[in-house]
Amino acid sequence: MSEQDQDLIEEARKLFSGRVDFLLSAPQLQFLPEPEYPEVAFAGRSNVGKSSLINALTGRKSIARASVTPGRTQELNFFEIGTPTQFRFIDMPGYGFAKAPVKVVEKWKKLVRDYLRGRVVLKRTLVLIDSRHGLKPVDLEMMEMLDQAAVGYRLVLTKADKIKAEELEATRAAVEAASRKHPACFPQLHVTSAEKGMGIAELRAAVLADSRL
Ligand SMILES: Nc1nc2c(ncn2[C@@H]2O[C@H](COP(=O)(O)OP(=O)(O)OP(=O)(O)O)[C@@H](O)[C@H]2O)c(=O)[nH]1
Ligand SMILES: [Mg+2]
Repeated sequence: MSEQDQDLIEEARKLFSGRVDFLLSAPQLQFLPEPEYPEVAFAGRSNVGKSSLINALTGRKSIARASVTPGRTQELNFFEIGTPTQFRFIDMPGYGFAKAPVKVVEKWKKLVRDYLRGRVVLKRTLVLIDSRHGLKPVDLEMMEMLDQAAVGYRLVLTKADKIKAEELEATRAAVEAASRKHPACFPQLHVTSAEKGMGIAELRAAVLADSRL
């Protein structure tokens, strides 16, 4: 790793060990905060670990609500990082949650899509993929939507602690190969475990760099 990367990792570590505040929860687009700061959004299938990843990145146990019950996050939740505020994180409802009522799922899906497609301050979206499952049709659908809207995104493998090293390597290679076909996808794949801290320091540095785009 270059000295520059190390410096950014250290800068990001310091920033995230400082102020991180929950700002608001937006159930509909009309409740979004003013687009005053750069934003980085967390998307992915229900239960993939979006809220847990935000907790790990910010070093807070439960600033974002994580749960064993899929479909826990139902609104766009905004968090502010830094004093003065440097950027915002957005924890979003998961997609592909089969057990939620169709109407509810449609409502979340529309909220997430409208936000992602229309937000001028959105610098990067992180699309989370469960290491155990790899890319599912709903993930590809999300990636295509982001490609079409020209919203740059990073793919992040989650729960890397849950599978064996060989399986993890196989998923990593498959996801990386698939990602090359997506023009708005950042070429580097992040492998993380919110539980064990794997890949967290590097991802922190990456989102800090993204927030400055
Ligand atoms: N072992 C392990 N478990 C994890 C990890 N990340 C998340 N989990 C677990 O996975 C479950 C779902 O995590 P959440 O962070 O709530 O997932 P989410 O994507 O926010 O879910 P929704 O809000 O329902 O879309 C919880 O039980 C977490 O404890 C990880 O890195 N390792
Ligand atoms: Mg959540």
